[in-house]
Parts: sequence; structure tokens; C-alpha cells
Amino acid sequence: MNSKLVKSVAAVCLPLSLLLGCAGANNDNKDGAIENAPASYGPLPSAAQLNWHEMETYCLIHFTPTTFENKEWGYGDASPSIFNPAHFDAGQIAVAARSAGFRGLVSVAKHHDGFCLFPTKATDYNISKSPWRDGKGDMVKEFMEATRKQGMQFGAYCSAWDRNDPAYGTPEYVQHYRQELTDLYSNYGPLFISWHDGANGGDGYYGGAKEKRIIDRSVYYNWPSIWEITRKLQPGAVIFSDIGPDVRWVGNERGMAGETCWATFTPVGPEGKNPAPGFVDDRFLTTGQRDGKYWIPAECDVPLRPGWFYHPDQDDKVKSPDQLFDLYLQSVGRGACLNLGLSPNTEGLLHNNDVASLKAFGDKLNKTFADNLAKDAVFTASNIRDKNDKDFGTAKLTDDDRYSYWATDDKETKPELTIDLKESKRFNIIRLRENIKLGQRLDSVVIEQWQSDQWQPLASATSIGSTRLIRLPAFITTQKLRLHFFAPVCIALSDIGLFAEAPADYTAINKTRQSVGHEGWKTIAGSASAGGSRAALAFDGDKNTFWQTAAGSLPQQITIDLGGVKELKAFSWLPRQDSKPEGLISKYIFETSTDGKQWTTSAEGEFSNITANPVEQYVPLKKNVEARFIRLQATAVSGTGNAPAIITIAELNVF
Ligand code: FUL
Repeated sequence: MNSKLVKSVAAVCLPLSLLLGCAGANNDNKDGAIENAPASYGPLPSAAQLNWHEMETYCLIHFTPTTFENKEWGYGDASPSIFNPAHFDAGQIAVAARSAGFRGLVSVAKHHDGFCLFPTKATDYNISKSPWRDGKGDMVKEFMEATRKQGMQFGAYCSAWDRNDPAYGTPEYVQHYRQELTDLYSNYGPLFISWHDGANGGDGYYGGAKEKRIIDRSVYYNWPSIWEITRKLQPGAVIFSDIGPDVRWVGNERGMAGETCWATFTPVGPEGKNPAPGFVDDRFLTTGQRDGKYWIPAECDVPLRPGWFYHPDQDDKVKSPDQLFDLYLQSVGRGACLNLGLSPNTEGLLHNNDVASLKAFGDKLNKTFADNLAKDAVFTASNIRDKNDKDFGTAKLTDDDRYSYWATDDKETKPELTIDLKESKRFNIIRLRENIKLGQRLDSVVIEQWQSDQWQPLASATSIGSTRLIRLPAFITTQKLRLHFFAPVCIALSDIGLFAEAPADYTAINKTRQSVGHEGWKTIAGSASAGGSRAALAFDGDKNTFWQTAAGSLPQQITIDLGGVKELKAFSWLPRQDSKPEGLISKYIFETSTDGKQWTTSAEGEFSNITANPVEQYVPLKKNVEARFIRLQATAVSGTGNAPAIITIAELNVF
């Protein structure tokens, strides 16, 4: 703890900081600010944002009638009568999340299908019309109680797009949305986050109209007036959306921040227009901007399974603890937070594979970070602020306070720090943290290790911020490290840790499905290939290659001879995996035939959320069929709204 406090300033600023985002050396930290502390640099986090940074990881739970339809986006037409999970247990879900070290749960209180998991006057399409708990239940409340029981914080996601509401697209619907948010903000205690999605407008049921409704995303909701409701009713919550205002989307649903990822960011809309959720120039979402005007750090959202909703065919595709750990390093370890999607099954429970992976991930995290090998090291700094004032000394680097810090004199912007571990130690992770109450100060750090009697280059990193975890390419054993820091102002480093990654202990229950393989497959018809592309790339077993059609020819399709009659129950399409948006099928027809002349439509529908989350789409056929020929035709492609220009297929499989 720091001894010389400037209490008066802290007292004045604390209540205001929640609303205005004033934070830093001169105010709200628990122990107050120290006399002669460095002046803050650039935009600063608010109290709600500091709380959010400290949480590091939390979960987002998708569970609505869409789960019972085995879809990713409900159309808005599902009967509430299908929503009746026999063994729903919020406690099972919260305990599993807690076992993985998560510090919060966010309930998807309403997804795009429009069904509210809480009773509300805003729409009839809500939980009270379902048979669950005889129509007297409130699932958001059960999630909230289970979350708090595990010592975690609670948040809510209420989709602005509503594919059920007949009024969607008119000013009346915006009133419904405001009412739903007001209900969520009023009845579930303090929320740590209000989560807002960018997917807005498009095809929907809309009370039976079954049409496409396009809204002007930049003005329709009047977001600033909605944020006012949030600030008033939930002053401790951060507001998440593509553009913030408190936490921004990282720009992908793979759970990964940029290797460089600044907490500072200036939201702008496309072509310089006013930004809004779903209406943003997305170039800097992943990296942030060093000169960004506001403190708007990134949240990395990613589902534990390929999809956000539960699909039985994905039971063997649950991310392993090692994959989760990689994501942790690429999100939390880059100054962001990790928001992991959990998807209960139709029973209302997490599958055993999910529970086991979460627990093993939590164990791995605990074991890895339990022992900071730098704890008893001797630190030698090239400069310590204010004539070696111990309030700014290197002992602050290994205490448990993430806001106490080693600082240099104002003019010392490129200091050096040597760490002597007193004996050789083996590790592969280096953790650095700044005291972000004073802003994101460091540009970069370069690290050397002592090896064969000399300093040798080891690692470097940019954008340190709230947490930077550097995983070395391999374990090293050394007694000494030397760090060179670079900043535009004096530095305020709060933490150094050295850790040895622990192995994960986990075995998944495997293989729920088997593809029939690609042997004997031949393309017999289809759209022309784009120059250099070959149709056979659509079934070469390599997910990184894909077939791309030439623009223009319609319909956009592929017809394949399987080489013999097979009994089929499902097909799958893997979109291109190179993160490019062109040619992603959003609506399809899948036909089968025994002779290549008479065709039956065996499946048709929507590949939802395909741009943000282009994972394998597994589609059970309407009924099992005997077929020698299959045809996949795209009737719409994401983003174009019109006839599909081109399609891409990384892999096609039948089961
Ligand atoms: C997306 C939505 O469209 C997905 O369905 C999911 O809810 C995800 C978390 O956000 O943008």
C-alpha cells in the first residue's frame, strides 16, 4: 500500500468517475493517489472499465427456443411451447463456469429470435407463454441468482434485432426495446455489462409478415439516448458493442485480439459517418489505435463449441483446455477480456464434454499462474522516481496490487530493468502489467535473457496495458532477464511475473458422427471455377483450400457424383477459412438424386451468422435418403443481399 495519499482529490472524484470515466493517479484508486505521482497519459479507464479489466474472463449463455430448433439464429416464428427444458439448472452452468475461473456470466436475455427469457410487458413473445415452470418462470433471474451464488458478476445481452416483433423497423419497436432494457436494468441487481450486438435487420417472421426489414443502423435506435438509460439505471456497467462506448468488439468471433492491441480507439462509421453498433469502420477493431481518443478496450468473444447455440453434432468439437488457454493468451494476454460462449442443451444443461473442458482449463490456469517465479527476485532499475522513493520502487512489481507500480522520473522514458532470479529457473510465460489508472503509457518492451555469459535477445511486445502475456516459443532456463522499456512519458509498471505453463489433464468423449469420405467423388456439373480454382478443392480434405466459382453464372452451385448410392442423413459445408467475406453462402438448397435426373430437396435454409463465425455448418436432412448425386445451390450470399455473385466451398461432406 502507498503511504502518501492525496485523499481529498480521491474523495471528490470517486462518485463522478463512474459516470465520466475520470480515473488515474489523482482519484479513485482504493488507496488514493501518491504525492508526486506521474501525470496520467492519454485516455483513462472509468471505474466500470477498471472492474471489467480486472474480471478478465466471463461467459455468454445462449439458450432460447433457437436451441430447440437446432439453429444459430431463430427466425422469430418458433412456438413458445417448444421452450421447456426438463432439467434446466442454472447452478450446473454457473458452477462449470466458475470451475474455469470465469468471473461473470452474461445471460442472452433475448436473442435475434425475439423471445425474452424474462417476463416483460414489452412483448408477448416471452417466457410466460412457455410451459417452462408453468409460465411462471424467469430464467434471467435464475441465471442471476446462480451467478451471484458462485461469487461472479452478472450481465445481460438483449438483441436489438428482433425477428419476431411485428413492429420491428418502426419507432414503436424501439420503444419495446427500451422497455426490455429497462426491465433488465431494474430487476436483476447491478450488472457489470450491457452487451449489444451489431447484427441488425434482415429477414424475419415479424408477426407473420415474413419479409426483409432493413433499418438505417446509424439512426434507427438512437443509441445515445439508450446509453443514457444504461448510465442512469446501471452506472457500474460497461456498455459493449462494435464501437463501445466502453468496450469494443474485437472484430472477429475467434476470440483473438491483435498481437498489438491498444485499449485506446476512436470509433467512426463507414465513410466517416456517425458510428453505431453494426455500423462501424472495422479496420482498427482488432488492434485499437495508439492515438485513439477514448479508452475503449477490446472484448474477444468466442463460443466454447463451433456455434453459439447447442448442436448435438458438435459434442465432439468442444474446445480443449489447451485451445482455451491459447485463446486466454491471445485475449486477456493482449489487454482484452475473454467472453466465452456456453450453450446448454435442450435439457437445460451443459454437456459433459463442456463441463470437463472448462474444469481442466481452470485447473491449468490455476496451476500455471500459482507460482510467480519472479516473486523473490532482485530487481535493479536504471531509475526509480523521486530519488528512489520506495512508493515507486520495484517491490511494487510483485505485490498483489495491480495498481501499485514502479515509476521513473518524468524524463526517464526508456528505462531498463534487470531481474536476477538468484538461481536458474525454467519458464515460458512472461507477464507484464501497467497501472492503467495512469493510462496506457508503454509503446513497447524488449527482453533479453542471460545465456552463455552474455545477454541474448529473447522477446519483445507492444501495447502492454492491463495485461500482456508473452508466451515464449519454448521453455527457457535462465537466471537473469533484462527488460528495456520504451514510452513517450515516464513509465508506471505494476506487475512482472514469470510462469511455467502447466499441462492440461482432459479427455473428451469422442466422435458422434462419421462422414462417408470422399473416395470416388466427381464433380459432374456446377458453376464455372474462378481462374486457378478447381472444383475438387471442395472435397480434398484440406480445410485451408477452397473452390471458388467464377462471378456471374447462375445458379451458383455444385453437383457431385458420389460414385455409388449411399444412405445419407446429413451434409456439411465448411466456409472458406481465410477470414475473407466473399462467397459466404447465407441461404442454400441441398438436393439429392439417385440418377442425376430426378432431384429431391433434402434440406434448405439459412446459414446464420456466417460472416462473423464461419465455422462448419452441419445440416441434418429432412429425412434419411438414398442418393448417388448431391447438389448444393446458394440462393443468397452474405453481405450482397442480391443474387449470389460467387460462392466458395472449403469442404463439402455427407454423413
Ligand atoms: C453475434 C450474433 O449474431 C450471434 O448469434 C451471437 O449472439 C454472437 C455472440 O453475436 O453477432
